[in-house]
Amino acid sequence: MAGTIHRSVCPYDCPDACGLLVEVEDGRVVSVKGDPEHPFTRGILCAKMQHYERTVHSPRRLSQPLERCGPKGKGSFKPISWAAAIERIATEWQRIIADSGPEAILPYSYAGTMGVLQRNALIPFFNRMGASRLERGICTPAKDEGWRAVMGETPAPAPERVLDSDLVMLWSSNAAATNLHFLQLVKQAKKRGARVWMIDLYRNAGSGVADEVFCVRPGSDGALALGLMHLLVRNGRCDDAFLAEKVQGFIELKEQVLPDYPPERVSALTGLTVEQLEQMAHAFAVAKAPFISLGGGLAHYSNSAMTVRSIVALPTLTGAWERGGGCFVGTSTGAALPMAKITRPDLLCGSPRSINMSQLGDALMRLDDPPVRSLYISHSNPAVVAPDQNRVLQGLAREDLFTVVHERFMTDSARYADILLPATSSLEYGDLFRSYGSYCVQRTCSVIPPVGKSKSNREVIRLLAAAMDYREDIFFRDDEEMIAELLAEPNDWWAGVDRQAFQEGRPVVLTPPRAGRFHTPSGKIEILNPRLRDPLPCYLEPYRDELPLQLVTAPALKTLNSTFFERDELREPQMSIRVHPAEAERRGLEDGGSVHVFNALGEVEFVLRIDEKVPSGLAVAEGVWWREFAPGGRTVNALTSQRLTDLGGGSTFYDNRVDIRRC
Ligand SMILES: Nc1nc2c(c(=O)[nH]1)N[C@H]1C(S)=C(S)[C@@H](COP(=O)(O)OP(=O)(O)OC[C@H]3O[C@@H](n4cnc5c(=O)[nH]c(N)nc54)[C@H](O)[C@@H]3O)O[C@H]1N2
Ligand SMILES: Nc1nc2c(c(=O)[nH]1)N[C@H]1C(S)=C(S)[C@@H](COP(=O)(O)OP(=O)(O)OC[C@H]3O[C@@H](n4cnc5c(=O)[nH]c(N)nc54)[C@H](O)[C@@H]3O)O[C@H]1N2
Ligand code: SF4
Ligand SMILES: [Mo]
Repeated sequence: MAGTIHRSVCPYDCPDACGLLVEVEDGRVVSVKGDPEHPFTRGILCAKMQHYERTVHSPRRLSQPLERCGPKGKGSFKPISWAAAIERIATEWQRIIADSGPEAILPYSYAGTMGVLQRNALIPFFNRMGASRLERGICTPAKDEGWRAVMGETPAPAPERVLDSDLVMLWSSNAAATNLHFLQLVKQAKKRGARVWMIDLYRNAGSGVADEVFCVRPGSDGALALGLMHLLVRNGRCDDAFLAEKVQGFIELKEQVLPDYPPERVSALTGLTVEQLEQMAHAFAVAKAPFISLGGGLAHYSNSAMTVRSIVALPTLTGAWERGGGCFVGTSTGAALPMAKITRPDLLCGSPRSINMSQLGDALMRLDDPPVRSLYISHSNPAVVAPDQNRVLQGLAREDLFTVVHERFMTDSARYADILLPATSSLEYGDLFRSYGSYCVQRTCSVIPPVGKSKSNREVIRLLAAAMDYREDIFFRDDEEMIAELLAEPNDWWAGVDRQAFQEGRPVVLTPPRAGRFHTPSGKIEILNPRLRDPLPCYLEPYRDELPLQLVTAPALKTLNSTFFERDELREPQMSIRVHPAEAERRGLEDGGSVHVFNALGEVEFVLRIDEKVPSGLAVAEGVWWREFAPGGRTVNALTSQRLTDLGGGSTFYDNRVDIRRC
């Protein structure tokens, strides 16, 4: 490496939060490598980030503020200065607030950057304004709810615990695409003799590591977990001492719930054979430390929280938690940092309404009192990532909706902006990064100046706060001070951390306090949770209608949600949908042909791929594509609904039915 080397972190919404070594020459990033000293990611990067410099210096980067000069959504803009852009926004907002009140303004942001400061920058601002609140449930809150129902605030085990397991279950996890470094650990566990199962809908990209793949019916995993527990009880394989001492509600589960889940019924619900169920229950019972790595696929259904509850309960029956096994749903380090210092709930003006981000389409199209009259989109791309795309686009196209977008690229959402502001990439600001796949944290500094006239989320909010005459010092404090304030109060999580190393930008590892105990109101694992409407787990049916195929809208290997589509080499050549040969034959469809996939919500044109690995009854469409690469101008979310999960207000991206016909 010839230039100067700087440590940084991958900023994207991926559990791994890889450590980076960034080489800079003359203010430009020339190469990006993995940091071999990072304790979890150890120098390995996925394909997406190996050439991050191509994203940072992409010719597609937005470099100056723009103002719309053509019809809404057409993407015709003319340059405008930062000062004029900010003044226009403040003037429009003041007018809207005077006419309709601040609830007529809605911020929309999610996870374009995971940096703690930048990701949350707009929250105190819109709190202070009294704008409509956004319920940020587009990802997998149902998974958290399911975990919390049983385990309360118990911190997740460290992912490295999988190394002690002799039976690893990749359950609804596409780890090759979405959790690469955990997959490395699984491979190590396998070398030490562990067996690996994949429980999924189809053989996804990570299936090569699995000794056995169990393909289940979509949304039926709750029944599978209850069926396995039925067999553990029937076969006398429970750890009675552990259950009596550490678990609340096992007797009730055993007497009131499990009799309803004999293998014959569970076979019919899940699509697995009775023999497979018996074999799974036996292997689970004899394993010393069965370890479930629970991914997010099954958390996008209308029954998700209940499904997760049943799965989290499963390892308690054999006392697996005591022996190094258990269930890993991702780490949560929320308690390690006093986040309220950043999000400032105390600034909230009034008690404005909440709008669920997965129901943006309805929120924009409803004539509530007041209707949404202005939208501020930052580090998110709702025109393609939000469900019910047709409804969202209809809303974004409203001529009377004043839309501001802060973005790095001309995304589908950016095209609908009235004012479009250029955003910096993560190498152009400093921040603090946590991870939801390990307990590493790391701080970063900007390593290059902003590209063009781009500005970070915090800087834009600073300008908007000044223009709106909001004087609270949170808007004006510099990033250093903010990080110092976050770390000012002593906190058990940081007890063993080398502060010097952290200040120098090295990755460090937090330790969850009082690990090994169950942080629930009863102090036990709560299979029975008396605080919930359904105190015991049971099986809830996912969504069904008369259409014959379940649409699986899984992440693509080399793109991340709608991010990275600016890079030609990372996109698949065509937006395709995969089905089993029998489904293609039944409809007279050919491999490589154009097809319409449709349901009551919309119709999307794909290229058909015939794939033996996809079971009958499924249609798999990977990636959240930009509309410019979609032959019919609509992408997969034109087929997904605004329905929410049973708990947590989550999205139901995988719980949709479709059919396919030739174009
Ligand atoms: N490359 C890449 N990485 C990503 C992302 C990306 O888009 N691309 N997205 C990021 C984000 S935001 C997230 S939330 C995570 C998500 O990452 P994961 O937690 O891995 O979740 P998904 O990839 O949504 O789904 C995982 C698997 O669940 C399967 N699945 C779907 N429904 C069911 C079901 O009912 N039962 C079972 N057993 N399996 C089911 C799918 O087929 C898929 O193989 O990945 C992050 N990382
Ligand atoms: N069909 C289907 N839809 C899905 C999913 C799926 O699996 N299938 N996954 C869902 C899930 S789990 C999630 S989490 C959501 C993700 O939804 P989003 O969080 O909206 O994710 P991205 O599509 O990555 O869009 C992030 C945008 O932020 C921009 N950006 C990056 N850094 C910055 C910055 O510092 N400042 C600003 N202002 N902008 C920045 C990027 O250029 C990018 O356009 O998508 C959901 N949508
Ligand atoms: S997307 Fe995930 S695996 Fe890839 S570099 Fe970023 S953190 Fe690492
Ligand atoms: Mo997500």
